[in-house]
Amino acid sequence: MSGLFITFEGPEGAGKSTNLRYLADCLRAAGCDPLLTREPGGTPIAEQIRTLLLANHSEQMNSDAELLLMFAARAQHLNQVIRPALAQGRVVISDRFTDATYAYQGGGRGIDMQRIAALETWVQGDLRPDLTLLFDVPVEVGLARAKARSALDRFEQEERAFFDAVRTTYLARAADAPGRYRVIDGSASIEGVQAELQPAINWILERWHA
Ligand code: Z5A
Repeated sequence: MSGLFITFEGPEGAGKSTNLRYLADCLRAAGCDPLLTREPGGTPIAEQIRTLLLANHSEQMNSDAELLLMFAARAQHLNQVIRPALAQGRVVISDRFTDATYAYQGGGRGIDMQRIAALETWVQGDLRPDLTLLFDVPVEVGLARAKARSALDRFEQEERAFFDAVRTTYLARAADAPGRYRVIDGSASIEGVQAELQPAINWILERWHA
C-alpha cells in the first residue's frame, strides 16, 4: 500500500499553516484522516533540530551547517513518520519539505543546487511529493504578515534580497515541473485562497478513493 505525499510551500507569511488546517478539515469532512506534519521538525529529535535552526544565536550559523541540519532533521522525520505513514496508505501533508531547502539554502544562501540534489537523493532515495501546493505572495505582503504575528525568527531577519531569491527559486521550480505543483495566489482573501484550493482537494480525494 502506498499513500499520498502532499507538501505546502511558500515564503514566510504566505498562508501555508492557515490553509493546511483548512485543507485537512475538508479531507476529514470527506472521511479521510490525513497525517499533518512539518519541517524542519515532525519528531522529537527533528523538533530539537528545528529549535536550533530557528533560534537567534550570538554566533553566525554557517550555511553548510544549516543545510546539513535541515537534512539531518529530514532523515529523522522521513524514517520515523513519513515513510511509515505512507506505507500504511495514509495521506501525509507536510508544512514544508525539500523544495524549501532549494528555495532558502539554494536560492537564499546561494548553495550550489547540485549539492542539495545530492543530499536529496542520499536522504530520500526516490521519494518525492506527489503534489506540492506553492503559496505565492509578494515579499512585502508575507513579511508584513509575519511581523504582525510574532517576534521574527533567524530566517525572518534576513535582507530583502534573500526573500526575493527564495520566491524566485520557488516559482522557477514550479515552472519547471508543472505536473507536481499548483501555484496558489496567497495574497488573495482567505475565502479566495480556499476557493483556489478546491481542485487540489478534489485531486487528493480522487486518488485517496482509488
Ligand atoms: N526552512 C529552510 O530554510 N529550509 C528548509 O529546508 C525548511 C525550512 C524545511 C521555518 O518554517 C523556517 O525554516 C522558514 C524556512 C526555513 N523560514 N522562516 N521563517 P516555518 O514554515 O515554520 O515558518 P514560516 O514560513 O515563517 O511560516 P509562517 O510565517 O507561519 O508562514 P505561513 O505558514 O505561510 O503563514 P500562516 O501562519 O498561515 O499565516 C501568517 C499570518 O497571515 C497569520 O496571521 C494568518 O492569519 C495571516 N494570513 C494567512 N492567510 C491570509 C490571507 N489570505 N489574507 C490575510 N491574512 C492571511
